[in-house]
Amino acid sequence: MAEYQLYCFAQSGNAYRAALMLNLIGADWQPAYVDFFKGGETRTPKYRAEVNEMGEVPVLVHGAKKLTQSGVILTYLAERSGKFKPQTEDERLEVLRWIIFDNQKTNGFLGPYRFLKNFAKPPGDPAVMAFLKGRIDGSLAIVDKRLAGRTWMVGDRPTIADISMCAYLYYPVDEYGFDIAGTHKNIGAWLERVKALPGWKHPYELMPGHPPNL
Ligand SMILES: N[C@@H](CCC(=O)N[C@@H](CS)C(=O)NCC(=O)O)C(=O)O
Repeated sequence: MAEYQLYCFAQSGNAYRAALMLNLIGADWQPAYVDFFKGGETRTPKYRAEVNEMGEVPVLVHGAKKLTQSGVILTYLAERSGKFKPQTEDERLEVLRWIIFDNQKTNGFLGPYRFLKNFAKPPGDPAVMAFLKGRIDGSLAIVDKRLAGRTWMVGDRPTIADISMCAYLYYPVDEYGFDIAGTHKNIGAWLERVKALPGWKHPYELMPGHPPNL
């Protein structure tokens, strides 16, 4: 049994944050596949009683500890490994600020948009898709501006703010119908820098369940 188990599935950008961090820090980890689509596993009483009362992935199991919320998992792994860890109080607060913005606004809208476009039955109502696309455009513009003239989201080295922000940004362009990296040059260049970190892998390589069982 590996040191860490991560409940996840390949299409989850929220889980990708945790999987990517585990790989980047060189942790001994293994995925525990969650049948989100066909099995509706996160909505079952068993999952909510035994795995996560919030009915979500990712869930990180480390010995007797069971952690959920990718921001919490990233913080825990950064503190344990000393890698991608904000160093000062100001940096810690700044990293937290971007993780919350990312969870709510950036990937918080990209995730549902991509789900409704590719996996939901029936697919998303056009009015809902238009609303989400407007929010996505606004938020990506903010992140692109943040990255203008900077190498990383916070400070002068990669931190968990970068690992969080990548959540949904490496999935294929055709799953969105728009090219995020191509139309946001600073985001595009930063995604290449993250990709160059030793241990980086695409979400479809890192987590089980691609192609999905719909
Ligand atoms: N803020 C959470 C979001 C987690 C989340 O929404 N996960 C989705 C999968 S991508 C989920 O498990 N949803 C369960 C459901 O909708 O039933 C995090 O960052 O961990």
